Amino acid sequence: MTPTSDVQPTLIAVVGHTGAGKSSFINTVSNHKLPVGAGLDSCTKKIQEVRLKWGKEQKPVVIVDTPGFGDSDNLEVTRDIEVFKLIQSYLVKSHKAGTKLSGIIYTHRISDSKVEGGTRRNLRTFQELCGSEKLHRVVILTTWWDKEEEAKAVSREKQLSGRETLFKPMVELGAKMMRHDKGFSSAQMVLNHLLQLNAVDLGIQEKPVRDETPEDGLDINLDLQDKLRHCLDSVAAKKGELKNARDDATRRSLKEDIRKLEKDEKKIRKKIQNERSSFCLVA
Ligand SMILES: Nc1nc2c(ncn2[C@@H]2O[C@H](COP(=O)(O)OP(=O)(O)OP(=O)(O)O)[C@@H](O)[C@H]2O)c(=O)[nH]1
Ligand SMILES: [Mg+2]
Repeated sequence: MTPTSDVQPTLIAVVGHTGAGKSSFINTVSNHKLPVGAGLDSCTKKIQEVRLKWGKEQKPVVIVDTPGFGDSDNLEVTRDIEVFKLIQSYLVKSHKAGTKLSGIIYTHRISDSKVEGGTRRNLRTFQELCGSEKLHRVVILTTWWDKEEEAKAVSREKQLSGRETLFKPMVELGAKMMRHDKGFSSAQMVLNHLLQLNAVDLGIQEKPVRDETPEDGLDINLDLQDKLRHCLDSVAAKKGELKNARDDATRRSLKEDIRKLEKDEKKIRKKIQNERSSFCLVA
């Protein structure tokens, strides 16, 4: 009998910041014509599957294009959460259908002279989702090598892979940094690298299924947003109680609780703001 792993397609997800070149990369390896962006606004709005047969063995592969992180509006944090939700829910569904995720390609534009707080936060989330022991299935693909002066690009790559706040922790745990110059051969190397590994579950697919978390539930470290939501819910609940409270002692205690919660809310909002605006310069 043919083992399932031989008939099931191998799944590779391409993720990263808007405009990093996810859809373009997929078009290059697959000869598809996914729409690509022209301006700063995000182009891909939903998960898209591209099916192809790869190599001499005609191995069935599904490459998954995803909406980009970050955006031109001011709601980056919220939007990134939505993107994570979308990706995770797709992967959980495909896991239930028996398709295992073989690898993740995290795209990053080598021409970017700064790495925003959002990117670092998203990397951390990905690392947690994949499971540290499986990071050899992650390729950090720097794109736009064709448009950057080589010496500058090489020096930036060194900084990206060598800094604790950037890709270093992932690289140390096995993630591979690769380059893409918009040409077929650099794209081919990435796919060959990931496809030589046998498909196994990455944590991102495994966790929600094993824990029986609802599909749309977040098993993601989105601490700050969760805390903020929790805080706002608690304030609303306490205010509701206050409206109905009659005796002075209860009212005083509720007011004190609200004051503390509102203080917490301010702190959390400030942290979110810092994450959003903090960035790390890469020369
Ligand atoms: N020169 C060059 N241009 C690139 C490269 N990758 C992408 N582009 C261009 O960058 C623009 C955005 O590319 P997309 O492939 O749409 O980027 P994306 O990551 O899919 O963006 P979203 O769908 O918005 O998340 C397009 O005009 C591409 O032609 C690259 O490696 N080199
Ligand atoms: Mg796209």
